[in-house]
Order: sequence, then structure tokens, then C-alpha cells
Amino acid sequence: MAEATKVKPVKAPKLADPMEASIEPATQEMIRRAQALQIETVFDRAVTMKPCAIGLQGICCKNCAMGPCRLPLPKNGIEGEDTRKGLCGATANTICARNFVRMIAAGAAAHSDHGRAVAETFLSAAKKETKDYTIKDPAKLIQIAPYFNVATTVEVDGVTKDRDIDEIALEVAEEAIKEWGKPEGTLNYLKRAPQPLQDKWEEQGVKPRNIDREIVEVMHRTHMGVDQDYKNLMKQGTRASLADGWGGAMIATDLQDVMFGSPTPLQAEANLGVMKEDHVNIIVHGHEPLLSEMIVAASQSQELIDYAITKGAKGIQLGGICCTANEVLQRHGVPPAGTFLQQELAIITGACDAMVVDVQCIFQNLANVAKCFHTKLITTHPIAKMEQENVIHIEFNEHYAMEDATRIVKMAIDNYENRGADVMIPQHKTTQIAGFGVESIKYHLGGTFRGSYYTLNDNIINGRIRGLAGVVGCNNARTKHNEEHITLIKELIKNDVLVLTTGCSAIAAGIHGLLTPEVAAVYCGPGLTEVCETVGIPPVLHLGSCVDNSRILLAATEVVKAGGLGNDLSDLPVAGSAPEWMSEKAIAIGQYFVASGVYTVFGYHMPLDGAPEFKDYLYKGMEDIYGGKWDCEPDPIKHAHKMIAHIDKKRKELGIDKARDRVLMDMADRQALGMD
Ligand code: BF8
Repeated sequence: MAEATKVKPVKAPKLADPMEASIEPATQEMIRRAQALQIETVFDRAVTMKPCAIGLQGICCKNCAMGPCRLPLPKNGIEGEDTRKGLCGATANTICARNFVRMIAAGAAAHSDHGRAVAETFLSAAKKETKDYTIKDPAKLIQIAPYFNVATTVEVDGVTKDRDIDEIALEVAEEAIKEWGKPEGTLNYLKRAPQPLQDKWEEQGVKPRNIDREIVEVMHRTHMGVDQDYKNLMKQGTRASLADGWGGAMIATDLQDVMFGSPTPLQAEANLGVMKEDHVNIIVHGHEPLLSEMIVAASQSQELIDYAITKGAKGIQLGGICCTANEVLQRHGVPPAGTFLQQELAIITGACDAMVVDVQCIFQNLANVAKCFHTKLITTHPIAKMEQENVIHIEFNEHYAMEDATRIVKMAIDNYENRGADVMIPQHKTTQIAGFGVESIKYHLGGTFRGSYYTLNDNIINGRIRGLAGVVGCNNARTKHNEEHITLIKELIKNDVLVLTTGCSAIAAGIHGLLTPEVAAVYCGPGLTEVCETVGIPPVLHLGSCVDNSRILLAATEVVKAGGLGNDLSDLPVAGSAPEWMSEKAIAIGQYFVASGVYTVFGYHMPLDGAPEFKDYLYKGMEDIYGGKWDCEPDPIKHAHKMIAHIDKKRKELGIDKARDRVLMDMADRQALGMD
């Protein structure tokens, strides 16, 4: 007699607890809605799939087909000699360093390829091959031209005259593009760093020669059987990271400012509640603002607004996710609908008529979520397509950008009538001031007639502002959405640390209401409150997208130039942080901050535990070389206090640790302190 087959009970899928997944009410509401509709999101997948314990340690080598070789560190560590080896003999240090510098290369490639696309479009604009892109900020063009050795004036009959702006644009565009592959010299923008920092890079042999070369060389040196010295590997990792921060990313920022306008502070809203039930909702998501700039223009055209009205909508509402959101926010006031972890949720509102994505940080699961609704998911970049059949591809072409944008906006309008009845937009949104930059900080803190960083420096020297912190980076589904960002930032401002923020951290700060001058009185220490109230700035300044971390580097350089706080970035009372990091770009950013002299703390686990010696090199050894170093602290309060302790250490070294009184210092006072 046949045995009765046992029927295994079907287990209900594990679901995320919305209250544990996020501190943010709109996100919690939408996770609940997704679960009620049986639509899986990243929050649920984070509960059902655990991260690989060996990968977490950073010591899985899959660089050749004899592996993957896995060298986990025994629970109780290793006593005596570490004999762990891969088949080829690669040590844990070599494997961990190779993996780490490959992350840097991927991050640098992402930012720099973005920069390349911007530079190529700028060249088309300079050659007048496209009418859709023009020079909106000639002053910025003139400001950057000298770094590319492009003259901005010309001598005519012994008289100095301004050169034609179109000629300058063409030469800058041609020179900028050479930065990706020039055969000689080093990157032009390195000259923007303080001289002692340039000297350190020279001495270490880490000045990037051209952007592409440094990334290619990382891939070569991490190939099986090439570089097997973790310090030498990190040297190349450093060079690739600098090619990002002081190269590709910085060029992206500048040329975007030239073409689309440098940001100035503006007011906007933030969070999923910016979507409107009676409007056509279009979400732009990704990083490169080339097409989204045109979508902003198209969605403001009266013709398309009228067309939307004929379809029964009251208008067109644009919103953003991730860094494309930051780009269109800082220049146009388009409200961000959410951070990285809210991308699926924007579609789950049922009110997203089109989501337009370009490159980076885009979940492939968006296509599965879009299938459950009427949402048109549109990919626009030749290097970033999706395999699912419901995805529409409209390829961006700078020569027809406005036509492409108009087609996309029309498609969203036509889709409005296909919405189901099941619309649920969470009613949570905040007001924020965004759009700060190197120039606007100068203006706000220095005033119209003496725009400078002296006032900021004075306030740091007299201690009203204890120091500066760059808080940047991602969300990570392995941590509670936004909790680390917000707890950390609040603790910093409570201790009089002025925060500069970018990326998803900046969106999170906006969503949680930390980007208005009024919050100073609620959350800040007395010194920072006084400064914010006097000059009317928020205690947390939104400086843009992740490529705009270059703005933080340049703002810090301006602080050095203004005097009184040392000669190099490593002398300043500043620290960096990415509390909820997840992307390889974050590692590239972290390394270029460290190599620029900044103490940089990450919140989520770093993939280094399997190679304690290499980890020690990053957490301690780097400081002897560059003045900056890595650290990791998951608890946001302890994280903040590590940064504050570093800031205090630097204040002490500068001799301003006792200066937290209420005296504005002039140059004579500073000279008396021996800090000129
Ligand atoms: O480049 S912060 S999740 S969106 S990687 Fe991505 Fe991280 Fe957000 Fe912007 Ni930056």
C-alpha cells in the first residue's frame, strides 16, 4: 500500500513590521497598504532574506573560477599566525582590500560616467548642436574656466576684454571631456584643493592621471594574480576615489550648474504626500538630470497643462525620488516624493501615472510593482534597461531631449484615465528650504556686501558653531528607514554642529522637517540657534545630490581659505558620515573624504571584519597618511559623539577649545591666537 504523502503546510510569507521598518508615518502606512494588497516590497524581502554572513565579512573572493574562496574569521578570532588562504594563496587582507577597492571603482565609475554624460551634453550645447540645452549660469562657467586653462579675457590692442562666452564654453567642454582620458598630467580640479593636501597626494603618488584610467587600473590590479599588497591596493583605491570626488563628480556638479543654473535657496515640500489625487503625477527617479530638466520644462508648458485638463486632471504634479529628486529640487523646487527606500511606495499609492527612471539606485522590483497598477514605468537610458515586459524604453537623446520629454509627459497624461479607484496617497508632507551651495553659503553667512566665509569661520572660532558635519548617503533596508539619519542629525545640531547634507540623507532631513530655519529654536544648541536665527538659515543645509558632495569639499576648502582654522582640510573641526549607507558610491565618497583629510563614520556594517589588519589600516593607518580615517558606529547617538569628539580634538589642536564664548573675533584676535 502506497504511503500517504505528507502535505507540508504552506507557510505564510514573513512580512516586515511597518513600525520596525521605518520611523516615517507615510512609509509605515504604505508598507501596510502593500501588505494588504499582497504586493511585496524591499522591506518584506529584508525580513525573508538574510545577508550572507561571509560576504558581510568582506572575505569572499570570486575573482577567478577556482573559487569562490571564502575565508571567514573564526568566532574567537585568530591566535598566532593567520594562515587563511585562497587556492592561489591570497590572504584575507588581499581579498578584503580587492573587494573594497572594486567597490570604490564601481562607485567612482557611476558618478564619473554621470559626469561624462553631462560633459558630452555640454559639448553638444557649446557646439550649438542642440537647442534644448544652453548656458544658464555664465558666471559659473567663467569661474571654472581657469581650472581647465581656458582664458576668460583677451587682449585687443593692449586692452583686456571679456572673451565671447560661447568660445569659452566650447573650450571648457573640450577640455572637460579630456579629463576622462588625457594621456599626460593629472586632473585639473586637484588644483582646487588646499596646497598642503595637494602636496600629500603628490607625495603618496595618488594624484589621478585621468578618470577612466584609475578605474581601469583598479580592475586590472584586482584581477587574479596581480596586486597582492593591501596597502598598494588601497593606494590605487584612493587614486580612483579622488578621480571621483575631485574629478567626475565635481565636473558633473559644475557643468550641471552651468547648463541648468546654480542652486539658490528655495522653498518646497517633501514626502509621498506631495502627490495629488486630482493631478497627473509623474515621478522622476535616478541621478542624471539631463532628461528630467526637460521633463520639468515640459510639465510646466501651458499646452501640456491644458491637455491634462482635457483629460479630467487639474494639472501636472511632478515629484522626485533619489538624487534626480535632489537635482530638480535644488534648481526648480520640484518636491521630492521620497528617499531610496520609498520608490516602490510611490507606485503603491495607485496615483503614479508615470515613473521615469534614468540610472543608479533603481529597484528592478519597480516593474513588478508597476504591474499591479496602471503606472507606466519608463526607462530612458541606454545603459539601464529592465527585462520585464511591462517596462517602456524611451531612450534619451540630447538632440531631441525636449521632444522625448514631451512624449513622456503626454504618455503620463493619457494614462491618468486608466487609474483604478484604489488610490491612497498618505497625507504626510513637510516644508523645507533646499538649494544651498558654496556660493549661497558665502552670501547667507557673509551678506551681500561682504559675501565670504569669514563670518562662518568667526562663528566656529568663537564656538557658537562647534564644527561642521557632512551627513550624506543612502537608506539601507537592513536598518530602520531614516532613524539613523534623523537621530544623528538631531544630536549633532543639539551640540552646535552645523550639518551639510546631500543625497537621500538630505531628502530624509527634509521629510522629517529639519530643513527650515525655525527648527533651530527647537533642536539646536544655543550657539547654533543664535547663528541660524541671526542669518536666517536652517541648521541643516541641503547641498544637493550625491555628486554634489563635491560642494561639501569645496565649502570646506573655502573655510580653509578664509583663514584662522589651519591650512588643510584635515586641520578643520569637521567630520563626515553616511549613517545608512548601502551603495558602492558611498564607499567611493567615503574614501575620497578620508583621503581629503576628513574623519568619516559609516553607520551600517562595513565589509571588513574578516580582515582585521586591513580594517585597522583603514580605521587607523589612513590618518597618518591623509589626516582622515574611516570608522563605523551603528548607534546614531554614539556615532554623533564620535564625530563631536573628533571635532573637539581638532578645536583643541587649533587652540580654540576654550573659545566657546560670545566674542566675535577679528583678524587681530586670530593672529593673537597664532592661527593666521
Ligand atoms: O547617489 S544616497 S541611495 S540615491 S547612492 Fe542612491 Fe545612496 Fe540615495 Fe543618490 Ni547616493
